[in-house]
Amino acid sequence: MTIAVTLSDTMRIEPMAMEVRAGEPTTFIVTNAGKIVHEFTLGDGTVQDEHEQEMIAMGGMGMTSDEPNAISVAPGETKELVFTFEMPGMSLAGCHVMGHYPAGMKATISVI
Ligand SMILES: [Cu+2]
Repeated sequence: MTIAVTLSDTMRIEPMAMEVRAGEPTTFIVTNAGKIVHEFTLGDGTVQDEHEQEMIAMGGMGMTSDEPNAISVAPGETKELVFTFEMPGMSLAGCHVMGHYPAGMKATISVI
């Protein structure tokens, strides 16, 4: 399954609600439509909170390298992230550039 995602400077991850299948790889094609860097981090609320704390500890400038569940996307850039959600349930996508996640830069992912 492939989902096209757009990140914007209005602190939006579109679509704001996504649905994926457990146990199958999902390809997220992520475009940063803004003029500042954004990131796209997958995981449940705990993963998001931990990543947020890590980014604050690193100075809030965003990731220095991509991770299996997270990519940094430069302005105007499109990147792919392939990720498999193992278990059904609710998950999230979030951006953890300083201040973005608290401003609501997140989307819900229901894993079915
Ligand atoms: Cu952002």
